Amino acid sequence: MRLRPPRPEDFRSPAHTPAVAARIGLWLGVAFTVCFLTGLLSHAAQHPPGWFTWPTRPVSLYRITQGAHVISGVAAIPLLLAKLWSVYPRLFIRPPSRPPGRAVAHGAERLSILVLLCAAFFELASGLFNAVQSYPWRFFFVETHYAAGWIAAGALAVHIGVKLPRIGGGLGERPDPRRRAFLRIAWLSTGAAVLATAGGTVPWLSRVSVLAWRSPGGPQGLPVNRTAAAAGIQVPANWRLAITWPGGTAELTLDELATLRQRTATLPIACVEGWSATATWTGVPVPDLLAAVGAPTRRAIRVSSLEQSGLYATSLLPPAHTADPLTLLALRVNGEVLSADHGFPCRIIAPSRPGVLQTKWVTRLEVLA
Ligand SMILES: Nc1nc2c(c(=O)[nH]1)N[C@H]1C(S)=C(S)[C@@H](COP(=O)(O)O)O[C@H]1N2
Ligand SMILES: [Mo]
Repeated sequence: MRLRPPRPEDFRSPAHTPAVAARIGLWLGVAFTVCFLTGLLSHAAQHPPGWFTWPTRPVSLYRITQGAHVISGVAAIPLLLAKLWSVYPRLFIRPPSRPPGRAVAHGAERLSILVLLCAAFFELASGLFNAVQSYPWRFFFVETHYAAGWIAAGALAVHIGVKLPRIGGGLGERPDPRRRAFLRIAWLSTGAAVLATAGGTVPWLSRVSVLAWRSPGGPQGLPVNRTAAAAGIQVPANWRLAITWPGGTAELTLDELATLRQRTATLPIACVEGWSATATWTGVPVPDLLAAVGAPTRRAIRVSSLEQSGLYATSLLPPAHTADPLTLLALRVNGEVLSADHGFPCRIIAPSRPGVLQTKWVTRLEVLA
């Protein structure tokens, strides 16, 4: 027997057919598209360009888009592995030697797949690590994950464009019981991956989601991402809330804040990592607070915390959120005074706002010009 490199025809399993590749590819394409679009939204909500206003309603909007982002990313992992399994024998296709034009086209098509694979693996792996709050790298997650998302989307568009005839052919093939077993395993693993994690944001799944990175519990019924100790928070005995605006300043003690008219609202806290939870918050609506001290309303506000450093020590409250009566400077959660880990003495809770911007341990509100 003469040894030779394998050829695609040597792989006879029904898993390696265009029909399987096209069916899994279709769902992978759906997962990637949802993930990409919700990723764009999440980025715009956190770093809004000048022309963009992230709406404050419905109050769960960010919870839903970010939940969909993380769930579609989780679903894409088993789908991508199944897709690779279905097509890997094609790695052994030898490039055509003639005419040279076809060899170049073949090479370019392979290169686009390589780019797509690298970007897709990078996105899924870095997203997963971020969700479990592990950062075994030196780059800044947000920017790199965002840039690689565009690369993956571009390479995917090229890939789909090139493969359109094959996709059509694969989807058109008649059902074959032999390939059904493989597809069934792919769908089941995808479903299992989603069920095991989605409970972090879908309350009625919380009991089956054994791998969810944040369980619904925690002090005062809410998970904590960064504790007061981790953030190095010590609330000074003479703590005051400072409010500044062009042409004026005011200071309020916690007692003074507590004597202002309070509002209670049920609002979710929705982390970019995909977990979210609803709580009942009580505090002073930010528009009322500004009016009470005579500061201009309906302008952007820079919120600063007692945290000395850290990426989320400050945040920007855009005008739409400043003007919303559901945007609270919260003093209480679920009927109790905020615990240290949830932001005592006060924190921002605004409707449809990324969790990273719900600044805890607030000490200063700066109304911007
Ligand atoms: N000052 C400050 N506020 C912060 C953070 C932080 O690191 N520092 N973390 C944010 C993140 S990432 C989230 S998801 C929410 C979590 O709020 P919780 O711990 O009360 O659930 O707080 C936000 N507020
Ligand atoms: Mo977060």
